[in-house]
Amino acid sequence: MKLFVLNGPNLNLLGTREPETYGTATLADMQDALCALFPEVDFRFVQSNHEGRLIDALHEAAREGAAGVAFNPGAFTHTSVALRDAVAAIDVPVIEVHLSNVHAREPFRHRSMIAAVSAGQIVGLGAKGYELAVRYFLDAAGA
Ligand code: CA2
Repeated sequence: MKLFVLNGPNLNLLGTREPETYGTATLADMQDALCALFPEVDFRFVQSNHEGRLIDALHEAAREGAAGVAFNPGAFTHTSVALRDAVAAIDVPVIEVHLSNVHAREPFRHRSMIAAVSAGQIVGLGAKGYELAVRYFLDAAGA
């Protein structure tokens, strides 16, 4: 089964700053952990600070017949109609993942452009959120 794990702007900095909010694991640590936990999954990992690259990755997920996308759009979550349109346009379920509990933070983080077009949303569980999204996709496929 092929799954995409997409991470948006600034998430390349994970593990280097703001550990009280985002933890101490780096993005590479999180990706390695997913590969170790789910050797049966063919992962495609994309991190980009550019909205257009994330849109392209969502299109790639559809073109390549991915079974799902675990997507942390970072701050674009709260602003991007273009990402929302891309999620809505593809025939692949997307789970929105946030490391922090966005609902317990500043009011501008409470609104998600992505949530209404996603299969679900996981917030506040740190890196475990990506793992739970993968488990959901595996269960949904009966794997
Ligand atoms: O909680 C999340 O996963 C967020 O998507 C993270 C975004 C934030 O804008 C969203 O509201 C919630 C920010 C990612 C910034 O990542 C950093 C990681 C380490 C150091 C600095 C920033």
